[in-house]
Parts: sequence; structure tokens; C-alpha cells
Amino acid sequence: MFRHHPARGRRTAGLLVTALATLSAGLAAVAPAPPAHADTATLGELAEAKGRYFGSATDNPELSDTRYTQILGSEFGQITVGNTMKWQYTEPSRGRFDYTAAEEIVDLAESNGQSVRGHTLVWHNQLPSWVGDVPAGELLDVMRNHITHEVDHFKGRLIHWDVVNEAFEEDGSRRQSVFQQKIGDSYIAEAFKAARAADPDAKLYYNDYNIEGIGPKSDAVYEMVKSFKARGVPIDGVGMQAHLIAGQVPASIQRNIQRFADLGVDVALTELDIRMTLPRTAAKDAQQADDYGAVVRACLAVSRCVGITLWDYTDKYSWVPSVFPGEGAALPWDENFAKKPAYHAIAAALSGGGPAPGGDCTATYRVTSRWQGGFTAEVTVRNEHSAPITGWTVTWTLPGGQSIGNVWNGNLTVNGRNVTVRNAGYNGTLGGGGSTTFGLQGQGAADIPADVTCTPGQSAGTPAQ
Ligand code: 9MR
Repeated sequence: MFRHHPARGRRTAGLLVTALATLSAGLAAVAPAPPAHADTATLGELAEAKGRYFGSATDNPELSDTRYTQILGSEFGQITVGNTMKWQYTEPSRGRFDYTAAEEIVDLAESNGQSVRGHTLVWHNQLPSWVGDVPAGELLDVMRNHITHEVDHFKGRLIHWDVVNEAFEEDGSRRQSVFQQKIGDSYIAEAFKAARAADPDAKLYYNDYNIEGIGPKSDAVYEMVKSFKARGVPIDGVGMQAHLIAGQVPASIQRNIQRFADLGVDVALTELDIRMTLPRTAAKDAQQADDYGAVVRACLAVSRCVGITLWDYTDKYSWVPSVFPGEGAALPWDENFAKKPAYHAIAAALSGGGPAPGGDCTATYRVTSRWQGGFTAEVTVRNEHSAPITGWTVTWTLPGGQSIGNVWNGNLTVNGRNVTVRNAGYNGTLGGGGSTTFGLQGQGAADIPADVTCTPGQSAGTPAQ
């Protein structure tokens, strides 16, 4: 019996489309395109079905890339303004406010029906130099004025504000920013009060990195939130940035999200990316896919984890390579906008599926030659996860008029139009990201079957010899 797995079906369809595209580029006689699959849902739609959002950050220079904006506008339910709501852009000199660049992104998101997170009001970075020169006795007023002006400007248009960003060091002590030094510990609470007064409806977040797992830094944020709740300081949420490393997702992430939720605040994963040491390999992609799936499932497991935002969605515009030389490939779309295994793992997790026990596999069917009355094809079987699989079964329905003569590097069973190919004795075990191929010769037109599906293991039908 084959487990029905909606995400796997979608992924197989995607691979088939890729196979078709490759084919149509190389062959004069082209098989007809498969029908569009009614169950193709975007990440935004899948998240919405779970009562969450799935979004992407973006930045102004990218908006002239039409291929980029097409996916940005269709795949996501939420947008974060990646740079141009920061102080450097919005109050470049004291008392002179400029929202032109930020407005461009908010307008675009609104025209696409997407919600917007504001990022960020008070941060030590991307701060214009004049702020550093404000006398200590004036900085609290300057900070309040900045917050009041910006929050008021976007009032009613944003769902969340990152009110204060990155105020803690790794050891849990306060970062010695200009605000900390000149205003003191109270500046964070004061910032939240000013934001609430300016827009009582926007949800107010504290946002930081390396607080996804339990440790000294997340403990410090936890204690702050606890004390804000006890003292009536208006905080609604904690943003865990989630700039993660493949193979190193903190084991305590779900427990950590839950403990913040238990304080009575929402949690959002606000800047998710999962980087790797370059170059990409199939095994690293598989590890990364597992990691993305695990992070999404950790969020879905906590009802107050309200949404997930990628820190941009394509490697073309990722911040990672410029800051971590030799690392990158952190996002679910590559620099040419091709979806990686990570994309499919996110879709599967949002659909409620986990990786199948013992892994998961895909099959890509490619016609390698054709002649009057016959053809050969090659099927690539790939383990999409990091856990090894010890066997695989590929099935499809024969397109009308086709029959199969023989298969090599696999064991064939045909039952009416139902084809089953199981691994041979020597090619069943595939490590994380590993792949193998089998070949076949068929009679009839070289139409590509529409439902090629891979299942790990050899559970269906007669056992392989
Ligand atoms: O993606 C942002 C990049 O374009 C800026 O140069 C950088 C400046 O520090 O900020 C990046 O975004 C950061 C975000 O605002 C806060 N968390 C870390 C993000 C990545 O550095």
C-alpha cells in the first residue's frame, strides 16, 4: 500500500515539469504538458490553512527584478521591509523623516494582499551618526519622537512592529548600544510604551538572533518578557530571527518557543535562513531540507507561533555570503529561482507531513531516446532527506498505448497499466541526498507518465527478487 502524501505528489509534479522543460528544450517532438495540478498551493496558502502566515523579507533594489517580484508577490502571505524602515533611512537627520523607500514596499505588499511587519524602530545598527551625538539628557526624547513619528506614519498598515532589535549579548548581558549607555536599562520598556501609544493595534515585538534555542541569551530575553508582563509594559511578541546553520538547528527550539508562549506573548520566526558551507551538494541540500522542515514543524507545534518569514527567499539576494565568506545557499530558492529540496520540505511541513520515517524520495523521469514505435527512459531516484533509505519503490500509470519491454537497474512488475519498479539488490540504499538511476525500454509513444511517485522501502506488491 502506498501512503498518500499530498506534498510528495506536488513535488513529483514539479519534478515532472522540470523533466518536461528539459525535454522540450532538447527534442523536436514534445510530449503534451501534464494538466495543471489543482492541489498546487503556495507556501503562503499552506500556512494560512494552518492559521499562520509564511512570508519573505524584501529590499528596494530587488524590486526592479520582475522574475523576483513575480514569486515575491504570489508565493507569500506576508512581507517584512528588510532595510528601509530602519532609522538610517527614516530619520536620516534629526527631525527630518523620509518614508519614500519603505512606502514602495508597503504599497507593493498591499497591492498583492500581503500583510506587512515593520522592522525595526530601535537598533544599534543602521543608525545615522547624528544619533550617537545626541546628549544623554535628550536621547530618551529623541528615541520616543522617532518611534512616535514612524509608528504613527504607518498606523493601520502593519500587523507587527519590531520595536527593539538585538539588545542582548550572547552571555545575556545588555548590549552596550548608545541607548543602553545613555538612557540605561529602561530604554526598552520606554520604547514599547511609545510604540503602543502611537498605534494600539500593531503587535509589538522584541526581536533578536541566537534566541531560538534555550541558552543564556534567550534566558535573558525570557526574563525581560516575564518582567514586562508582570509590570504591564506593553509587549505582544518575541521575534526569533532564526539565522541558522544546516545541521545545527537547536534541539530545544520547540520547547523554547513554547516557554515564551506560556508567558503570554506570541512568537514569530522573523528572519529564517539556514546557511551551509559552499559549495552546495545534494547531501547538504538534504540536510538543509530536513532543518527547514524541523523549524516549520516546531512553529506549528505551538499555537502562539503565529508565522514564519524568510530573510528574503532566493540566494540571489541573501545577505549571508557577504557577511560569512564561504557560506551561503541559505534559502529555499537558488539564485536562478529554482526551488530546492528545502522548499518541498517547508511545503510538506506546512501540509502537516513530516519526513517519512526512514527518509523520503523523489523520482524524475526523463526520455533518453525515441524512435518510431518505441523509446528509452531513465528515472533518477533521489533521497530528499538526510536519513538514509534502504530501499525504494517507484510507481506510475502507463500512458495510453504504452507498454514496457524491460527495465535495468531495477525490478519491474506490471499490473494492467500500473507499473512498479523496485530497487535492485545493489542500489536500494541511498544516503542523505543520494541518488541512483534505472532505465527502461518501452513501446508506443514516448509520453511521460503524469504520476511518477517514489516511496521509500519495498512495501508494496510482490517483493523484489
Ligand atoms: O539584510 C540586511 C542587510 O541588507 C543589511 O546590510 C544589514 C545591516 O546590518 O542588515 C540586514 O538585516 C539584518 C536585520 O535587519 C536584523 N537581523 C540580522 C539581519 C541580517 O544581518
